[in-house]
Amino acid sequence: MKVNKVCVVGLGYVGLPLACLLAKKGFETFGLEKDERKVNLINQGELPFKGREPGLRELLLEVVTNGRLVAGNNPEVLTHADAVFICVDTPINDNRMPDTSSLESAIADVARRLRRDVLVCVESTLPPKTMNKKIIPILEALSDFRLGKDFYVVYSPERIMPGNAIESLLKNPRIIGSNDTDSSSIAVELYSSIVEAPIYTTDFLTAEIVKTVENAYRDVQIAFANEIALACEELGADVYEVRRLVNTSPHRSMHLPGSGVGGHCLTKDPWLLISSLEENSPRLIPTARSINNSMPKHLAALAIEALSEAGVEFDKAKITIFGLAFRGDIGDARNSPAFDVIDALANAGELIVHDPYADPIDRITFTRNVDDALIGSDCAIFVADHTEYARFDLERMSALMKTRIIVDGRNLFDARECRRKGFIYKGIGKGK
Ligand code: SAJ
Repeated sequence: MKVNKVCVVGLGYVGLPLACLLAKKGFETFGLEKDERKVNLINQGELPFKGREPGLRELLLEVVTNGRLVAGNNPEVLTHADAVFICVDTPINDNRMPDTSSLESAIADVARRLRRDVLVCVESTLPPKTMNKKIIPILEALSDFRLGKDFYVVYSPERIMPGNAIESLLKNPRIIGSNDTDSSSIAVELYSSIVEAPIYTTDFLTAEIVKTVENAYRDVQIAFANEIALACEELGADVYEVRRLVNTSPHRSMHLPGSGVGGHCLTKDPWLLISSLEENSPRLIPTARSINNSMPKHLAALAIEALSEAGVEFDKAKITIFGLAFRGDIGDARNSPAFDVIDALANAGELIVHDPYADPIDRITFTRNVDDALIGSDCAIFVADHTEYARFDLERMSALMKTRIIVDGRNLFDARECRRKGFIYKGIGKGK
């Protein structure tokens, strides 16, 4: 079956880079997106989000200019697609249970407009069993077609790294889950036209487990690093030096401790995995989540300790928080540790947050100007590791700040050098 026209449903951090690459490879690509603001920006060749995304801005402008990519919000375009990619959000609710409502409504939109021989590729991260229990039944019930006979479906979980979307789309190996060989072979051929890395095929359930496990794995690894960081603070060692030497031992790969785990993958995917279990109740995975969620509060406690050591009254202190984004050099602040740091310091005299990429928040003063952030500040807390922060000049910070305190959540500074320059320095995992 020849694929010429494709439709990508959901033009977020995953769908937009995918749509651009498909258009670049020559497919007539339609991006179906509910958010009018995003649709208009994309059709003008503008990225709807900030932060470094090497190559994406140029690629978007190219494929919009040459007409290969068009965005819109009318689901009727689905009737012309030979292949449909579903890249919508699968969040968890306040009870940490999956909310697949937007996914199911996107699937229903597709099912009602499904033509014979169309390939549906679901990319959203799913709780295991969702393909068999929800997605296929909806597609068959609303289309009156039968999977593998009248249309084709695969589950190919996205493995995009925000901040390096194009590179990770091209270079990260792909898993393609299916329940029939025709769907699998059509999808392997299609993905091979955009993915330059190996493609592994398996069944729906295995693919769903793989995606949620690969992120639960990373979250547990980070929690281990954070636990060792707290131990090193007490023991008076530098956890980053400990990590460097631990990783000289074969088969060790200790992750980086830090101010916490944000984003939309690691904070959610472990819960998607657990939500599908009825008999087993994992203990390690939830414990890792709680360790990682405790780190922003620990970072705030280090700041309170430093202010007290400096004799600065907390309720009169001006505190600067550097890094609203959940990770360095991107603008995405979803589930950022910074929000918990802000909450923990809410009773300070004055709070100001700086970020070069993330959108301003209205609950505290926000600036993109480093000097404004530092002037009169009693404490500079570094939550995200934006590259520019590691280049800050300590002399200039000294001149601008009222009290010289650095609280380092991402090992951005050399403790000895800061202390030599007269700063009180505290850092995650950096024992005295
Ligand atoms: N973090 C640490 N220590 C580490 C690594 C990360 O504290 O050693 C923190 C980061 O600061 C951030 C959070 O964890 O707050 C998540 O970081 P991340 O690098 O995992 O970035 P994400 O959330 O964008 O994860 C995505 C995931 N990709 C998908 O789910 C498709 C993840 O599987 C990838 O491993 C990750 O990108 C990546 O970096 O490749």
